[in-house]
Parts: sequence; C-alpha cells; structure tokens
Amino acid sequence: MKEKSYVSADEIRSDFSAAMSAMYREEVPAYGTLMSLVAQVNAETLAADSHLRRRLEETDSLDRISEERHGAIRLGTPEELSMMRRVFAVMGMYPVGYYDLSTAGVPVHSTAFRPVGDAALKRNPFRVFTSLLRLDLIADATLREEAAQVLALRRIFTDRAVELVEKAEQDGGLNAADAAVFVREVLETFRWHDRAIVSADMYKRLHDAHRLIADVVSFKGPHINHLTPRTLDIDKVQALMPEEGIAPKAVVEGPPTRKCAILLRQTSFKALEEPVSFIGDSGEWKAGSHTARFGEIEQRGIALTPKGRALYDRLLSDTRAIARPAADGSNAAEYEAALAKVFEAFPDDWHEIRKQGLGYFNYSLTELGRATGITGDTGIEALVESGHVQFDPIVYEDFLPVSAAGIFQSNLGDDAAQEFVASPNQVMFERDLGAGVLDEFAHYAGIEKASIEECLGAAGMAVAAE
Ligand code: OOG
Ligand code: NI
Repeated sequence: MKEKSYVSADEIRSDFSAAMSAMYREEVPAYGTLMSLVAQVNAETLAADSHLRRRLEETDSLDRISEERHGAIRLGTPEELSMMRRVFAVMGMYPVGYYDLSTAGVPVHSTAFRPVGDAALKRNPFRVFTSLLRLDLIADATLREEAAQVLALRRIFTDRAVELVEKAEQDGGLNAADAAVFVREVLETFRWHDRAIVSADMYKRLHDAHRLIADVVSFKGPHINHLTPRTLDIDKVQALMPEEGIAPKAVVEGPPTRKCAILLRQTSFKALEEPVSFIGDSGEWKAGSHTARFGEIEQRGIALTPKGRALYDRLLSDTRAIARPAADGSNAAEYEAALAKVFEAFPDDWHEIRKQGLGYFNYSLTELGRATGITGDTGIEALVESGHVQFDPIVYEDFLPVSAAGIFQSNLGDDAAQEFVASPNQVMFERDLGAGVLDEFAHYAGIEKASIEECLGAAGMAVAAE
C-alpha cells in the first residue's frame, strides 16, 4: 500500500521537467529566447481568440500549455534504454509508439516516454523522444566493435539515481526528500559534457560513418539535444524567429496551416557548433568542436483515428511526390504550395472531421445539458444534435516519423543524407527496452470513450456509446 508521504509521480515529473528546462536554458541561451517568444505569441493568440481561451480553460488544458515541453536523447545500448525506462516510470512516463528512422537515413529507432491518461497529461505532459543507436546498421565491422566497446564501458546514470529507482520500485514511490535527490541525480544523465571519452581520431571515424554515431558514442552521457516548447501559433513564431537572431529551418514539418489543427507541426533551428575536447595521445586534451544541440518549437492539433492518420500519411506522401523539401530550403515555397493544395482533401471543419471519423474528441455536457438535464433513451449523437453535449478535439500527444526524420536531418547537415535499407525492428526494440510500447490509438480511443460514458452517465442513462 502506498504511504501518504509519497510524492506523486506527476509531481516528480513536473519538478524534473522544470529542472531540465532551467539547466538547458543556462546551457543553450537561444532556448531561453525561444521560450520567451513562444510565451509572448501564446499570450497574444489567447488574447485575440476568446473562444480558444474558453475551450482550453473549460477542458483544463490552459495551465499545462505554458509548462509544456518535450526533449530528446539518443542512447547507445539496450542496458541504457531499459534503465531509462525504469527512471521515467518513477516520473509516470511510459513508452508510447515505435518510430523507425532508418528509412530516413538515421541509424536509430525510437519511442516517446510520456504520461498516459487524461489527468496525468493535464498535470504535466512532459515527454522525451528517446532513440536507440542501431550499430547493426553500421557497415564497418571494426568500427562497430570499437563503438560497442566504448559504450559498454560508460555509465550514464549515477549510483544514487539507480539506487533511488530501485527504492521507488520496491516501495511503490519516493518520499519528498528522496524525490528531490532523484530529480537532481537523474538530471546529471542529461547534462552536456564538453570532454569527450574518445580520441579525436576515433571521433572522426565515428563521424565519417554517421554524425549521429559520433554524437552517441563520443560522450559520457546522452546530453539532452533539444527542449521544445508548445506554441499556439507556429507560423507566427517561425516568422518572428529571425528578429530574435534565430534562423529557423526552411519549412515547418507536418500538416499545412489550417483552421482546425491536426496532429503536430514542428520547426527547429540548426544545431550549434560547440567547443569540446578529445583525449590526446599522451593524456592531454585536444581542442575540437561538436554539433548536436538545437532548438525546436511545435504546435499540437487533434489526435487522428487510424482512418484520419491514413489520410494524413497518404496526403503527405502525395505532397512529397510533387516536391521534397530540399535541405538548403531552395524549394520551400514550392513545397508549401504543394502541401496546402494536396491537403485541401482533408476536411478543415470540426463537425466534418468528427462526422467522417477522422479525429478523436472529448465530449462534455453543454450549459444547456447541465441546466435541463437529459432524459430519454438518447445516444451521444442525438445529444450533440440537440445541443446538450459538446465536443473538443483531443490533443495529439505523440510524434510523427517523417517530421522527426526532418528534424534529425536538418541538424545533421546537408551532407549527411545516407541510405540505409529500411529495417524497422520493433521486436528488437521492445526486447532492448524490456517492455512493450503502448499503442497511441488505443489510448486516445480510451479517453474519447470515457468522456462519452461520463456524459451518458451524467444523464443517468444506461445507453451504451454508439
Ligand atoms: C530527435 C528528433 C525528433 C521530434 O520532435 O520529432 C524529435 C533527435 O534529434 O534526437 O525530437
Ligand atoms: Ni523534438
């Protein structure tokens, strides 16, 4: 049984997210600039759109937005991944979804650790996109072996962090003092280290094989490589970024600008070239540089059903058949025009999206529904029709593989495009993780279903949801 003195996982997650944000802000000042810009644009958007403000307030989603962010890390070994899963579990974060990025020329596969369940998400939706390096995709066997040896020797978690994870698992939670130490100790794993654990020569060979391999293998730990605040108007932030001295990538990833936001739109600025030092021949440090950390912003829209997602995937691939965004941004206008045109086929009206079963919605009683009560043997559709029940889009909490690949690519540099044979391997990933990843669609469907049942229950009806 849980003792009262245990701190909730939600609270530990919130504290950790805040600590990570403070650390990254200090390490990468442009992140702080981006945060201020996003806060300003969000405030303006809400001031100009009272309907949006009211819906966010009434669905308890307004508070979470100013605190909302995701980060990303890249791990080197199965042991690191499975320990990371246990660390995140203490914070109420679970692996959702499987993303294969080998198709996009990036030798990793990934999941996102995030809270699951409506209440936890409302409290703090902190997520971490977590990739595992796939040494099996490296052609050079000698280099593969050397990289594996370096990775096998490093310890990315402090002893105290591991102890506290074990304690939390055994006791079913952490008290306030332990939780505070846990946050501080786990933060160490995400810290930037400017001293590499390899020589300049080895770094170069890893880098020549793939930039990402050098990033994962050469350092003491999986430094957080970006933290992404959530904006309510990504086009506006993208347009304002240059004024703040930040150059965004040429195109926004994901769907085009729309009235009804769907899924996820993201944009980033290029990774910084930062001074690091490598192990020299006789123990001295040798100066060099490494490029890994960047900034990103995102706007989140409605979670799509499998039918909606299939339509999205088809339209995105149709767009990319017309124009594929070039890394140097030279065809950005052409790509954006094609994207807007092709996506005209995706309804841009909440009623239509709902009617066609393309998105997930959260149902609640309207003022009328609350005032008059509901009688009779009516289903949810009739209640919507009669104005007793309203619906709000459920926010998409996950990621998109094509967008993620675009974000990776823009940070790997234009010369990094590389071909790998597409080889998704969810079975191997889950074995390394030590657990299955959750299915995002089932999760959204569950939230929608619960909201319908609550409406029908509130109406005192035993009618099953249609
Ligand atoms: C992760 C890139 C993917 C996103 O938001 O899609 C990502 C990485 O660069 O490690 O963060
Ligand atoms: Ni990201």
